Amino acid sequence: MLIKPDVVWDSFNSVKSDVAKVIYLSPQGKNLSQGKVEELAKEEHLILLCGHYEGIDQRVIDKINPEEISIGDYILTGGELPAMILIDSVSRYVDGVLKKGSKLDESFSNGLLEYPQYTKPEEFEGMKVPEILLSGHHKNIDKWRRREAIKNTYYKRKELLENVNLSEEEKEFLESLKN
Ligand code: 4FL
Repeated sequence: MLIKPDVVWDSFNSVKSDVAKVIYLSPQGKNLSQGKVEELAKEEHLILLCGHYEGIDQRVIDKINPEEISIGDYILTGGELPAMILIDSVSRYVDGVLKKGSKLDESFSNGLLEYPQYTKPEEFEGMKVPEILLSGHHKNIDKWRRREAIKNTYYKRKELLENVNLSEEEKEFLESLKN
């Protein structure tokens, strides 16, 4: 089953504006990334177009000429959930959505995966919070976190390290993980 072009065209015209950026959630699009999310967050008006089942008649897609974005290489029943994911990721950048002072993106803003996080209690099932985090020595803590983030990225998503700027000291640390 395919969505008819006139239906999509009328719907698009009922919401369009001079500044609108139109996105078609589609497995044929480029994969959504944090960089793309940040870019979209700067837009004044986003219109999200979703197919369902077989998709949308190509003529209206050609006429609207939306940017196609995928959320991953798998097929769903429709683009509605991908649209929700895009909304969720972009809305984190909208003023008032996150609490003031909350970190927007520890993960990915520096290209690395997140370092491990701990809260109370200091001991859980015999497992202690790493000593250094209780030291109050912020410079050492920052260095430790950065190394843990490098470690996490190396063990879980090696390919991400290709686009990360590491200091000479961090490069040596990374080399030491490889042995
Ligand atoms: C859209 C899958 C974006 C992944 C079926 C219709 C899809 C999708 N990213 N599947 N649209």
